[in-house]
Amino acid sequence: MKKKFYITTPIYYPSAEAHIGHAYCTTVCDILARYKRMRGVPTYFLTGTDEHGEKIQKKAQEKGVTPQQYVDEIADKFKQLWKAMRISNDDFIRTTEDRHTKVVQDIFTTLYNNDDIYLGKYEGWYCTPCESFWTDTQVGEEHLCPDCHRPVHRASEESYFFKTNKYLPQLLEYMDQNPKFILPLSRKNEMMNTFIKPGLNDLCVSRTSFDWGVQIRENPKHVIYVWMDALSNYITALGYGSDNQEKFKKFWEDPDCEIVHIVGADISRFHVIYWPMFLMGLNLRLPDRVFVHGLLDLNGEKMSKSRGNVINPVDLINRYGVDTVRWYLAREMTFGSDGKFTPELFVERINMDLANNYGNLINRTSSMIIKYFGGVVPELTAPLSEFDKKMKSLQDATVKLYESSMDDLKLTEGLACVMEYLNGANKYIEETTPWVLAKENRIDELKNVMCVLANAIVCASIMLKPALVESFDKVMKQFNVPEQLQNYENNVYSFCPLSGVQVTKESPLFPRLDKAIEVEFISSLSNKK
Ligand code: ME8
Repeated sequence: MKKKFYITTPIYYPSAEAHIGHAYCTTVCDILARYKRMRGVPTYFLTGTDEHGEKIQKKAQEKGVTPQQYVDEIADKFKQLWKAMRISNDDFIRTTEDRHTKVVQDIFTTLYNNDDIYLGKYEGWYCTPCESFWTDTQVGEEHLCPDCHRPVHRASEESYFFKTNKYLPQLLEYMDQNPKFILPLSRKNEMMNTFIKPGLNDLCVSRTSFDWGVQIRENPKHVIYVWMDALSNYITALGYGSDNQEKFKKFWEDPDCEIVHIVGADISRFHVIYWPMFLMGLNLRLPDRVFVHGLLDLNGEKMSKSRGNVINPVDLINRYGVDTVRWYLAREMTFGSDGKFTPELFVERINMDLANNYGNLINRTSSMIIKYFGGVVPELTAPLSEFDKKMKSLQDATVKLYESSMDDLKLTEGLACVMEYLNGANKYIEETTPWVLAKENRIDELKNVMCVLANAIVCASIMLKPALVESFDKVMKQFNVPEQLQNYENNVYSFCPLSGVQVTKESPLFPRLDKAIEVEFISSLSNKK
């Protein structure tokens, strides 16, 4: 395991407000960042907004505001959402900030002087009213603009191009030498077969048909076309090319920092093909991993604002609390595969994991400790029974699997194994039947059971802390866990360190959701335009 960790989300377009798909990716990154910090790894977590381009310029025009005003408002909403979702990003980069634009201009100059970029002509189908170029596939056989449906014509525009084939051999070599560069592995084949094998075109990196972008110093009628501008955020945010390069040295240049970009399948090719090539041109090291996550559908339909089927995560948080939403996003969809959001799946997942498993274990255990021992967690007193031993080995196995999964970015597996551990603890209650032990006055055995259960709850809560940020504090308070035992390393490797603490009765942490009522409520959110 490397000693430091740098993790990034894509920088999102502030062309519309954030939806649950954006929240998905950001939550996943947040959980991984919080996990690393919990393990004592110096971590830097970056997110932000990608604010240039024709689309944003047009949206601003439609609204009668300047592009800057337009993006200011939406970038603020993104920031508010991340705050509401308890996202622990260390920085929020906006591509309209000076710290970014100036360096992007320098990056362009360096690559140009390095003979990686040349001036050529961009050819395509042009729609005059929309001032947009389209590809063959976009205009179809009828040659109509996909936006306004008017006829398009062939046209060309002077543009700068990046020489992709110059760096292709080096990229292929890097991919071969670093088999975990693109994760999951299936995504690598997809990249090779769809984009690399058919032959790469040079990449157009400038436009003259609109001006909402970073101007090219050497030729100001051009703005840098959005991907070169956008991808550079991962290094400009760290201070690359600025007067203060401390963070850049620490989290990029140091080979002992693991650099991980998490991106959706829609933009993976920019991250695994062009971004490494730009970095090669700049003579900088490449990221360790690009993890490609799947896309989330809403009720089987692609989410889009125009279809009116997007769900605003804030509406869910207001009703169910932030941990519930974070949990659903991280747990329901296998990280790396496509998934869907449906109201039914949301309610089922929350009831299954949080209400019936985790929450129920807390309620049963705290009630029993209060009933049998006045709320004080007893010591292990009797020799360990078979069941106690089974719980001990389950804890050891869970901690191991949790760590290896999380370190390997297998987030869903990491969280699922903690749920299995909690299932095991609920089963342990059925196996040891504490009510019979109490009735038969087998107090020493009963003490063991209460101690093992309290231990399992606290140990699991610590492993779940990166995902369930608010509940963690509540559970620690309810079980009065001393500060030093809330620490990962101090707790999860020991068995039953908790005796003597005073447990209180609290209202259920995760009340069971009524399926019919909640499905109706959530469905009404996605119908809201
Ligand atoms: O592409 N399910 O920005 P973007 C899951 N600015 N994740 C989703 C999703 C869905 N339905 N919809 C969006 C851009 N995402 C560029 C990125 S990076 C240098 C520039 C997530 O606002 C997913 O991570 O369209 C996807 O890759 C990203 O949002 C795209 O956000």
